[in-house]
Amino acid sequence: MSKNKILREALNSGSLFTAMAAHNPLAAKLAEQAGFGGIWGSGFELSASYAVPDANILSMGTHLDMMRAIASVVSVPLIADIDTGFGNAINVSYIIPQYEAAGASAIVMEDKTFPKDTSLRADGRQELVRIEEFQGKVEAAINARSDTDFVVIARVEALIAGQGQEEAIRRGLAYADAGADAILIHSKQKTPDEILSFIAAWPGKTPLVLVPTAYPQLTEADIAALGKVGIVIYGNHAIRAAAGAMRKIFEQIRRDGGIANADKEIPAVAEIIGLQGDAYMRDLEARFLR
Ligand code: SPV
Ligand code: MG
Repeated sequence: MSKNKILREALNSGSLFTAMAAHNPLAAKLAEQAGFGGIWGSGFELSASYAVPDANILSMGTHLDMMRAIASVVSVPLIADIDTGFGNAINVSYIIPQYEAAGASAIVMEDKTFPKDTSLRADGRQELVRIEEFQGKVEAAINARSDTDFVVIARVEALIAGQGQEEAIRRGLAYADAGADAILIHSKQKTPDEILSFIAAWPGKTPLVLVPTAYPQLTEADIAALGKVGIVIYGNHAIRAAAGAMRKIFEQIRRDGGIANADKEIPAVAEIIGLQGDAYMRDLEARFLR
């Protein structure tokens, strides 16, 4: 089954699909090995890996290249975070085929103005585009895909922008009307109350997508029990884990004045060589190097 079909069928099945963030192919491979259903091609993570803000500082090409690299090493679906679509509905029309060709199985596009500011930052600039304008962008995305199993997810930022539940529901329904396959509803409240209230009030048939970074108390079992959520995305745990692990080991090596103790704490070089796909290269060597 194609990766697109795997994601499409998961969305149709009513069970909860899990996606872990990745900022490079190695992180994506580790997420696949850990058993996540798919990979989240996070703009936040990629920006952080370049040590720049998640605010359209990186170009679309940089993100697209990373999506292609990730998709080429995993066999699970990749959900690409295209921020606001890098422009208007015309830009969206041109970039969707590129993301599809790069091997993504879905895109998430948010209803903020370009350039965006990251959602979870305190006091971020959170300006939304008009509902009609974003409906046009959703329709453009659907029109531009060549595989109908390629999933188009519309992301509502009304709660992030402090515009309240009524506006969030209005926008979600409008984007579902425009044909979105799923609605990502984002919240930065430190408890699940805001998101639970939205889900209870959601009158649509279109499945919801959650990114519970700010309200980690909500488990997958809790989310599945709600019945209306098709996908849970873990938005930034790869880059945070990597940053924490690197900082710890770097500090230890400075403290010890050498690497002997640090070596016991980190994967062996052979393990990394394995993750690089060494077995495949050895096979090629045996068959073709004469
Ligand atoms: C990302 O991971 O880039 C996201 C999720 O869009 S968040 O950072 O929470 O906005
Ligand atoms: Mg993002």
